[in-house]
Amino acid sequence: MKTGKVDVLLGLQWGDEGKGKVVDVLTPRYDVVARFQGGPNAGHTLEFEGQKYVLRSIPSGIFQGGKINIIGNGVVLAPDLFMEEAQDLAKSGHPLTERLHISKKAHLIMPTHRLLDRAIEAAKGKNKVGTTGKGIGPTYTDKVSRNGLRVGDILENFEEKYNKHKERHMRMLKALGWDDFSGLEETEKHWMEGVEYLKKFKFVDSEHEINSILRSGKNILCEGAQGTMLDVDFGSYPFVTSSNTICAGACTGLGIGPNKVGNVYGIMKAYCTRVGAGPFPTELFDATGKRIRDLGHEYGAVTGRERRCGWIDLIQLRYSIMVNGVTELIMMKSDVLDDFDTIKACIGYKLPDGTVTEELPYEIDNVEPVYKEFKGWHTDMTKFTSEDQFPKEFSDYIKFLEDFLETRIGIISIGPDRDQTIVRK
Ligand code: 2SA
Ligand code: MG
Repeated sequence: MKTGKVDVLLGLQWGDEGKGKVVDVLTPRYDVVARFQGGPNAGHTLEFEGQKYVLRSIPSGIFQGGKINIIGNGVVLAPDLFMEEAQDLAKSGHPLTERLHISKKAHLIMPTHRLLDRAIEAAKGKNKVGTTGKGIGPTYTDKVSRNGLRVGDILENFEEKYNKHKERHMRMLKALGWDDFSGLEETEKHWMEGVEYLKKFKFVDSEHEINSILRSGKNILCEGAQGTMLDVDFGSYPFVTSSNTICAGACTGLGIGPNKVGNVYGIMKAYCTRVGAGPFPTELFDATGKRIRDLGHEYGAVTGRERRCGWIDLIQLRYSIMVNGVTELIMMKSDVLDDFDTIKACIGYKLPDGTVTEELPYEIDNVEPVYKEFKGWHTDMTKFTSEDQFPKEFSDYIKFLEDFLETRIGIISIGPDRDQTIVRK
């Protein structure tokens, strides 16, 4: 029987690996692009033809005509933010009502979910997760505790359902001692406009749609958000997001059987960053960290927060490759390291008892990275068009990474533009 295939593209670090750009480069090869988890806590930045776009909930295939984009059941959707995002895209000449389908089973982020996010964070005091404040955790909590409000609910008795959930949230907020409801009424009004706006789109049973697309021999690209180390099961818990960001999340977040998954593209930066709180073994607190942040413009696309920066961590990456079953690596932002004397890569963790491990342990907040040093290549590679132009130092570095990670690096990004992408032979 003829069947199409599903490839999955996901981040291997703590998010912001540059997934937006890669999806955009890869989409010509696919008929459909789908999001399977997360929500407006994502911020996928794409740059082309001198324009910069930030996508939050909308799949990155939206810029290419003739593609269907699907927001799957595993996603949490905020109607107000979705409306703003969609209207901005329409204004810049990218209409999407025809091109975007939304799962009826996707859960809705209510204004009170965002208040709960803030209230729960405030109650954690110094143990704050440092969430994006978009209501992600409380929405997934409602989903799992069987209290959620879904896109499909919009079609029937919606106000009644909404009010029931809101009242429940208000009781929870009261119990948390939250008393700041300023602007809530206005937000709710805007949110309800968003709900009306959503109705312009096709609500689908995306599991049926996706599987019938596959049966017709077409190919699908699943676009992950956040990163593997933010996965609720395998990330640096509790400093994680509330969804499964790993490859298996594409199966549950879209209704795809695991045997349909083909390539798993793992995206990593040539260094490492993280926003929010939580452990980060290779974090740099010195001038080198600051230099990486400045050169890499490492500030959050959603919250504008400064990203913490450090060296690439091959122990962490090897773990991510394992739990995702990565078949091919994609390295982003190698240009940021173009002018360093020394480049470092973490190849082991020294544990508190003095032993060194190459396996990511249960806790990573008390490990000390063991580094291998590489000679910098001091070459501006941003205008290169082929890997044959790579300086020897860079080629040696790539070869080492591939050997250590036992995975091929198929694509290397040498700058923010679509064209600054080297697809290796
Ligand atoms: P939340 O709001 O509940 O998901 O926050 C929980 C933790 O997850 C972190 N988090 C992120 N970290 C980095 N990037 C994120 N989004 C990217 C962006 C988009 C991407 O902002 O550009 O690459 O997909 C993201 N979303 C959540 C957050 O900082 C908390 O530590
Ligand atoms: Mg990002």
